[in-house]
Amino acid sequence: MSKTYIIGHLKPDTDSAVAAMALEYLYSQKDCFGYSQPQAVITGHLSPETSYLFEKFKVLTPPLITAAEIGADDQVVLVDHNEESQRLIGLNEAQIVEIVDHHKVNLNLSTPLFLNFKTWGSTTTIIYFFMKEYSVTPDKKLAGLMLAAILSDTVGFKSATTTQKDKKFGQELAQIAGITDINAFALEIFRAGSDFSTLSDEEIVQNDFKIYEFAKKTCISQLETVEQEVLLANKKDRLLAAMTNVKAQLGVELFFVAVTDVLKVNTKLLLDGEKEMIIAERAFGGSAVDYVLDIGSKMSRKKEIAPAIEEVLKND
Ligand SMILES: [Mn+2]
Repeated sequence: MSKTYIIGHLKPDTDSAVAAMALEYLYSQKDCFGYSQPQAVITGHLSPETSYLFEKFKVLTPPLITAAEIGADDQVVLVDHNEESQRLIGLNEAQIVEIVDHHKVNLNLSTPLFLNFKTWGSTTTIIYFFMKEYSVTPDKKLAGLMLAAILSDTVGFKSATTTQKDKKFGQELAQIAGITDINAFALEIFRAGSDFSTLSDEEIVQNDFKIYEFAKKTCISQLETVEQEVLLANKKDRLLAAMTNVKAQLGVELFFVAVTDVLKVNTKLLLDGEKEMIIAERAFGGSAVDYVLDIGSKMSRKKEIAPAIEEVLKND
C-alpha cells in the first residue's frame, strides 16, 4: 500500500517537524482527506531546541527519510517550505500532492496540486486552523508541541511575522496542553535553543540555515539566543572562521549569519567577507565593524532580513 510522506524542510526546525506531526494527526483522524498511510518524517537531525521539546513532551522523533526510501507510488506533502533548494535532496517533484506553508512562493510545478499558503507566523498555525475546521483537537502533548512551534517561529509572538491568529490559537493550544504561563514556556524554549554547547563552531553557523536562489546564491543562517553579547564576545572570531569553511561546503556565493537576541530584540549580522559587508550595509544601513553589522530590532529572516538582501542583489 502506498504511503503519504509529510515532509518539512532541510535542517528541520521546531515548526517544520511539529507541523508534519500535526498534519499526520489530522489526516489520520479524518479519512475524508483520502491520503493513504500519512506519515510525518524529517529530513535531518533535530536542532537542540527541537530535541529538548521532544524529550520534554516525551514524544518520539519522526523518522529520518532519504529520497531513495520514497516509493514510486508514494505521495508527498510538503510543510513549512516550498522552493526546491529547501526540499529533501533528490525528491521527485512529480510526487508532491500538497503544500502547506507560510513562506514566499517559488514554484514552477508541472501538475495541479493542493496549495495552502497563509501569511501567518508559523505553518503549525495553519494546520491548527484546519484542525478546527474539521473539529479535530490535538492531544495534550501535541498541543504543547504545537504551541512551542508557534512560539519558536514567532519568537514568543515578538517577531514581525506574528499575527492575531498566532496569538489566539497559541492561547487555545496552551489551554489544551495545560500550560498556564506562555511567556515562561517561551523563555524555556529560547534557553534550550540557545544551548550550543554540544555543537562545533561549524555546526553552530549552520544550525538553522536557508539557501536562497537570489541573483547570487545566498545562505542566511540564524542563531537565536538569549545571550548574544556573551556569544559574540567569546566566539565571534571562531564563528567567522567557521563561516568561511561552511560557505565553501555549501557552495554559496554569499553567507550571512544573523545572531538574534530574542530577549533584547536585536540582531547582529556576521559577514563572511567584503562582499557581504557591502551588501549588508546597503540593505540595512549603518557601518559594519569587524565583519559585524548591528541591524537593530529586525528579527525575522523571512520578512525583514532575506527580502532586504534580495532587493540589493536585484539592483546590483
Ligand atoms: Mn515555519
